Amino acid sequence: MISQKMADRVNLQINREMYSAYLYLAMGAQMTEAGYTGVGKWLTVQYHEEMFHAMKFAKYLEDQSATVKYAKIDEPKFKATTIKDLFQEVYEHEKFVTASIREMVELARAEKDYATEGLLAWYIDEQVEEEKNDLEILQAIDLLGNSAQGLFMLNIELGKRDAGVTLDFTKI
Ligand code: OFO
Repeated sequence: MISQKMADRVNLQINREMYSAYLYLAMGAQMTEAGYTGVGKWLTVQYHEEMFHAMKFAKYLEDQSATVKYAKIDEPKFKATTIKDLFQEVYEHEKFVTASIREMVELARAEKDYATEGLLAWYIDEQVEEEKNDLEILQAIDLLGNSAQGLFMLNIELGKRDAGVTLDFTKI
């Protein structure tokens, strides 16, 4: 059993992960509409990953006999209109998520909640991976010089990302 304070904090994080999912879904829709279907696919795969992060926390609360609370998810907000600005915003958002997970680790340590701290180690590693992926894409955009041809190639490359689940919503 975990403390009520920790259960509340995990529920807050579930909401933040779902907001992340919603944000990337909205960004993906904008990119697809602009013709960058590969970038749109990459972001839609990221949406799935964020939902996995959320549900992994929800399963943990269930295992700890704590209540899962699905709160309202805010409307996704982002300003980017170019691919570079968009990935810069993705990177900034991931840094926010990393800080949020680190804050949870601090709480787990303060409460000597070793079980939650153990779970959070997975998320800490995941954040290293996510920030690395975003930085690599930003670096690729810089190397390509933001050229139309370069972005075309990047769009193809990002479209190769494997979802692990179907993204074809025309079938049941
Ligand atoms: Fe993109 O991060 Fe979740 O945790």
